[in-house]
Amino acid sequence: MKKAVNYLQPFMEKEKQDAGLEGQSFRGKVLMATVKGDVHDIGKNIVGVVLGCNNYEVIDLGVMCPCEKILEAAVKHSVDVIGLSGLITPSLDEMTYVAKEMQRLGMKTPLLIGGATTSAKHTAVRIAPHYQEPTVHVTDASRCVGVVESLCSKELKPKYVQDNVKLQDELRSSYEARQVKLVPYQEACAKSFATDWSSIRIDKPSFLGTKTLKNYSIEKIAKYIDWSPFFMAWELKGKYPKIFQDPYVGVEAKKLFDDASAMLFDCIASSTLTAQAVYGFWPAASLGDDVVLFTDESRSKELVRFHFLRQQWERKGQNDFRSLADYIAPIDSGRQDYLGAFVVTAGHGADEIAKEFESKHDDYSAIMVKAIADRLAEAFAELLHEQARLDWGYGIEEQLGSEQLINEEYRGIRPAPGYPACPDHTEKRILFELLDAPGQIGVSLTESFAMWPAASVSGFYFAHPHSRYFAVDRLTSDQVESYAKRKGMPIRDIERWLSPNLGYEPS
Ligand code: B12
Repeated sequence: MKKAVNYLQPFMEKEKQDAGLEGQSFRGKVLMATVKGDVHDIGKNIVGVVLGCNNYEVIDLGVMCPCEKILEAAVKHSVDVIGLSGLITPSLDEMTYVAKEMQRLGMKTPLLIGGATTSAKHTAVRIAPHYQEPTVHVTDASRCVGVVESLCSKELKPKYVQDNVKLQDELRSSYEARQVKLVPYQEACAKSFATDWSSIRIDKPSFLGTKTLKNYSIEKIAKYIDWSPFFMAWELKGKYPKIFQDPYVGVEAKKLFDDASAMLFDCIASSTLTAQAVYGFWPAASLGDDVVLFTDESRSKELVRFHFLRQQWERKGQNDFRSLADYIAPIDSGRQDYLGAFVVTAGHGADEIAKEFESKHDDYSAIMVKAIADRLAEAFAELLHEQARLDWGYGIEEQLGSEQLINEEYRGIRPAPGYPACPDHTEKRILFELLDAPGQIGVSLTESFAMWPAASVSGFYFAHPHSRYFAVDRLTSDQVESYAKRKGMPIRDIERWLSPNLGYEPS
């Protein structure tokens, strides 16, 4: 724990530690949990360390915590504050459910909301209205001590709560007043991204079906690591390697990097972290906003179908409303196109190593190993995309250095279900069946479509020469209705999974 403090020092009340308050009576009790269906805990664990070092007692329930378990523990331990964490959008819905349950049970404990997928606006609009006690969004670890201190103090609390209510009122008003013009779904379809299918270059992959890579060399993957987000995770802002020259965080960043490098070296030497991948290519054609995959080149039998969403938000200078389906040749174009898909993981082993560190009260190393596994997962996705471009043929012409790879200066994209171009996490079910990710590489999905182990990435490969990433953003009810029909799911379910994307209030 102590070691972690160095890196998080700017956010801590150093005086308290210097005064030797650590280990003495606690300033308050905080219960923390990653909500049901979600598997990520780096951010939550960092917050836990910061609070712990500031003499708050932290009861950490870990990941995938059902609401009942959280509320039972809160009552049992008479905690002062409950903190919920989540990385992916389905967790937002679960957080709203916890807030509603707290209200139903007449609880009085303040509720903190945190994690990469959360925002102050979402908390104000969708969570806080369901719980009459303080519900506060916390952006990052640097703020958590101030917030918890205010909520635990009789003197500070009334003003703090009043300010939070005022802020959330403002956020709700600005949300209601937002000026987003959405065109009707049919109009968006009519203005899709256009391709001259008679002349566009389409390459055929060198194999069809799947390939599995077991125990892939971590050493090779490590060369593809983008270190900048690693520093971000520890709240050190700056780009790698320039960050080492930064007058404020340079020295700490270098120490952190040296520790990470040493741990990575250990993991390689001891083979404790392992990396696996499964990927493949299929004959494919677009059919409206769906993409149909066929069993073979005869294209006579459908294998699976992916469903994509289309942009409807009218923006200045925008000529088209994109869907990922626009990047695949239509079924009646006379062209033979392909779609690729992948799941990679570098997470097998990470939890076991982290638990071992935790049992020795070395939270710093426990967080570090998970952060390294995440970097490896992302690096493996980059490496595999490069391999996929070679398999697809057009990648052979590429000559890119690591910086150009990080800047994605290559042909084709690898959007992931959950990312802005395809925000529906439920498509992972089809992806996982297609690739047999559980059977091939031991990666499974939770009820919220988070992947286990946590350090995993999944997605599609599109080779269209003009494909680029975009955000689908808000949707109208006509698109949601059509999408529900295409997926064969009740509208209500689709509205729940896509709730952050709805441009209307569901009935
Ligand atoms: C790194 C990263 C990853 C890593 C792992 C992340 C991890 N272990 O946490 C990898 C590469 C594995 C990954 C995978 C995926 N990711 Co990702 N990822 C990110 C990224 C770039 C940074 C997240 C991060 O680690 N931040 C650093 C940590 C320390 O910050 P943090 O978790 O937010 O925690 C801080 C605060 O939030 C707060 N906090 C957190 N919890 C709590 C709790 C309390 C009580 C309090 C007070 C505060 C608090 O304090 C923390 C410390 O400062 C974000 C984009 C972004 N910029 O946020 C996308 C993002 C989180 N990913 C996203 C998605 C979709 C995915 C995938 C589903 C994609 C896919 N199909 O493969 C998978 C899911 C993985 C899985 N297992 O299911 C989306 C999630 C939103 C959504 N649409 O669902 C994001 C937001 C990107 C986006 N713009 O769409 N991802």
